[in-house]
Amino acid sequence: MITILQGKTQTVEISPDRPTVIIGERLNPTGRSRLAEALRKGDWDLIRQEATSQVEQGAALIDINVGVAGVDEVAMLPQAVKVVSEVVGVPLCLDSPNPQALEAALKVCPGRPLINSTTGEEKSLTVILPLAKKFGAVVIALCHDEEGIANDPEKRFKVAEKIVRRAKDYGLHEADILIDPLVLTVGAEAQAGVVSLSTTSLIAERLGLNLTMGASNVSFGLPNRYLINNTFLAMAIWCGVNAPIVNPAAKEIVETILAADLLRGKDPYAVRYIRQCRKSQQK
Ligand code: THG
Repeated sequence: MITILQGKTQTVEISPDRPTVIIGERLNPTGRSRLAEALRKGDWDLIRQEATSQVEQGAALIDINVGVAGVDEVAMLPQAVKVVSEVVGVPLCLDSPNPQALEAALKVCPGRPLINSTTGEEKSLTVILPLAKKFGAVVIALCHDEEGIANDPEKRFKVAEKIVRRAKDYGLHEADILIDPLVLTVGAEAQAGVVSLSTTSLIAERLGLNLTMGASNVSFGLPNRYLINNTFLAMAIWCGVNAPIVNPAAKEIVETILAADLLRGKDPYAVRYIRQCRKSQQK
């Protein structure tokens, strides 16, 4: 299964046989008041900087989320897409629950972006899947539906299966979908990590699909978040996640991902791992 994404100048392939691909999470105002403020003011400097630095640090795609109170996403998301594609050539991941904002962004987005996301809910499927088809985009499928987020991996798996079935009805292919098993914080629910990882394994083993996840969600509210995030990421990669949404500037995260790829047999002679270790020594 090869999922192909395109930016203004760069192409990215996501596949179980290939190295893990980082989707940079930092263009997201959640928990970041400076970025929220910049978006409210329409000050694009910080946005440009975050886009460029994430690519320098190893992001192969950039997630763009402009969800701030007081910001009109339908106007703002396409603007952010334009600004970001002026400074980086990588494919973009359009992150919004608002279909109008997604459509406005898709109209101006170069290449073949990711739509983040559809759920298994009818109101989402019937709007987002046709958008993906119309614009030739790839879509992220979140494993929840009208009944909410299940604690049972088999139930989450069924939601994934349903979204894939519905996507095919709209003329999309399996390679046009990235499944997100969903990640909640382990600070609130002891089994949260296990459920996400088990769901990941079910999807990878039974469907062979490519997988993303907002891995940093796992550590919300806990100290030394990087430690939990990195440990979780290594486990998630083992289970089949191959395009996580993470902060590439976080401590040792790129090294952790490369170590996980190495241990999973995806880095012959440790070429990529060694190259990264040299690069981080030079800093
Ligand atoms: N699945 C999909 N998309 C997603 C998520 C997901 N998009 C949003 C989110 N979850 C992934 N992105 C983030 C972005 C930031 C943080 C976590 C996940 C985060 N931010 C810090 C905070 O809120 O405390 C602030 C970071 C900083 O100051 O640098 O943790 O699950 N498909």
